[in-house]
Amino acid sequence: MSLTIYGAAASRAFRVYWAAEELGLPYEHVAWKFGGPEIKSAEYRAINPNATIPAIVDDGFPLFESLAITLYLARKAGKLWPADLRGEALTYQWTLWGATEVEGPLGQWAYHTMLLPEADRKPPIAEEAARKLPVKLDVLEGALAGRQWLAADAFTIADLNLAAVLFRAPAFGLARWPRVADWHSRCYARPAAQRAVALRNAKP
Ligand SMILES: N[C@@H](CCC(=O)N[C@@H](CS)C(=O)NCC(=O)O)C(=O)O
Repeated sequence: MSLTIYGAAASRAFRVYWAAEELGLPYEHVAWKFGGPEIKSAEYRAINPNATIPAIVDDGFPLFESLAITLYLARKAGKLWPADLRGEALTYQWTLWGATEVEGPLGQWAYHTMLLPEADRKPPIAEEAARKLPVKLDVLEGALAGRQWLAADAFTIADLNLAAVLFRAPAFGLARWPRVADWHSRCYARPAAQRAVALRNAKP
């Protein structure tokens, strides 16, 4: 079996490295950066025609979309996957909710408060995102009442996907959402998460 993961870990590729680490899958790490010439090349577009990272090639099978990749890897490995249909449904629910409801505002907030060079930051965009995020965090806080994990009695790929989308949530501040803060800490305390964070911080 051969698995190649394309994308520097300091990008959405982080999610895929975290999943591979959790699942114990050996992989080749191709640390191409966004903004770099490699991801615009014809060779890479044959793998991911969007010319974005991440993408994988798994035994000759190319796949893009970070959260689809983590779902595929977990399902294939038969690990971190809920045992029943409802758990599976919750996995899709939280993964899609993360991608469609949370990723946009959290990214906008992070870009326009800390990631972009100061001259390029637009405070109104950050303020609008900061208005949207609490509503979403209230939803997650409610969902975590009386349960430790999102889709089963144990950590699953649903937790990984949403926690990965919420990577920068502690910088936004989670004091008003104690259950979210606790869940986020428990996700990132996992040894595989720590290895993926170390890869991300290594900035190859
Ligand atoms: N929805 C896609 C988004 C992929 C994406 O936009 N990746 C960024 C890096 S995090 C990228 O490659 N940007 C380069 C570009 O848009 O040119 C996913 O989750 O995989």
